[in-house]
Amino acid sequence: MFGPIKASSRALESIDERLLRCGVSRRAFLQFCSSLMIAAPFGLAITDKLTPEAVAVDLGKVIRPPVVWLHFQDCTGCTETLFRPSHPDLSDLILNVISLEYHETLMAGSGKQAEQALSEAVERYSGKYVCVVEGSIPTRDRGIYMKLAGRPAMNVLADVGGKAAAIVAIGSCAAWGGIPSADPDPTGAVGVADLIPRKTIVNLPGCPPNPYTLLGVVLQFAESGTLPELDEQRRPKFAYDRDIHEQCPRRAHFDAGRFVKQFGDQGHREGWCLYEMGCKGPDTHAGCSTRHFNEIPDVWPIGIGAPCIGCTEKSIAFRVPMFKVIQIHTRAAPPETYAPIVAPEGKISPMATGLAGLGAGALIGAGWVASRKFSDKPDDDSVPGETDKVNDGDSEAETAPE
Ligand code: FSX
Ligand code: SF4
Ligand code: F3S
Repeated sequence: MFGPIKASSRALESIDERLLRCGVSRRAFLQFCSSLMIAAPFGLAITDKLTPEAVAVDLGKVIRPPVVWLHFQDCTGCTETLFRPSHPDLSDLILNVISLEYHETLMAGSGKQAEQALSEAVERYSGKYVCVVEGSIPTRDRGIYMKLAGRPAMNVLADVGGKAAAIVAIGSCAAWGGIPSADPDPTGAVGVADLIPRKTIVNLPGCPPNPYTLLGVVLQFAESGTLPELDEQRRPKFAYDRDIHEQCPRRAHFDAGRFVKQFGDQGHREGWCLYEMGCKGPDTHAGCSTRHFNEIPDVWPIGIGAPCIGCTEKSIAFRVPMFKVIQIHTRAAPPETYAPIVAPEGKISPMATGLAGLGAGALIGAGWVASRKFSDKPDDDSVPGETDKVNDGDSEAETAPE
């Protein structure tokens, strides 16, 4: 956490002042505030307000935080994702809510002009700006695999990130290395916290991340000068405290034991659970099952029929094969009476048959199934009945539904 940027800071203006100077009407500002209320994820200070007028009173006084945005080893998907929301849209965000001082994809300048813009912003707002980092940082061979204006990326991060009030590491690459750090990791790619761990850092993993998570953090910072509560991996709890599986629209199929066996089979066409196709949703913390991408309903991996690859988890995406079936370590256990994960629909296991009619015995059997599904042993990665299965999508469906 860090305190509000002082209103007396040179060259900084409040959102009210900015809008007045640009001739934006009060009515337009209130419309903007109501769009922020809709966009802001629950759990933030802004969602406590009941009316746009209440948001406007607080927000108007806010000093627009200067933001310096750095690109390292990335695909620019993190910036792309920011173009998608319309409430508020990108122009509102960068022109009215924050003061974007440096961003290589969006700025008109290049070469010497760009270098000058960066050094001036860092000097003028030293200790007051938010540094957003997109992409991983190469460290092998003293960081020679990526340079900005002749300086290795790791030196630029130490300088620009070091002088910031806080750093937002956007995307899995900036949070902990992401795709560039996947085996064999030729550049020694790491995340921001690996290089400057003592800094105030907010990790927003996701490949790409959900834009509303960044908006939520920026809005909270803009409104109150504070950062949201973080988990042990420095992720904001408001966006990462629940796993995909908890709120997945296919969860009913998981609980009922209806699983896609092969891409394109009848179960896949009917929207059944993707667990056996390698879905990592049960062990992945993110909000995409309820906050979809591009403002289009169902546009998120599971919504379009692909298993979650665990892109927000440090130990899953780009570490565990995409279609490998995982053991579930979270406690999102269905009631004991549901079908076991691998039992084909309509068949009764010998164990269940043996225990039929015995009330206490049935509970013991269900407990056994649950304990096999949700092992507490840290090194138990086996999957009941399908240990180390890697589904390449080519195998014949075992029990294709009618
Ligand atoms: Fe990484 Fe950003 Fe993945 Fe890309 O730029 S988080 S590769 S989708 O988007 O850095
Ligand atoms: Fe959804 Fe994946 Fe869980 Fe199935 S395993 S319910 S597809 S999150
Ligand atoms: Fe990533 Fe899984 Fe969401 S792959 S985008 S966390 S569904």
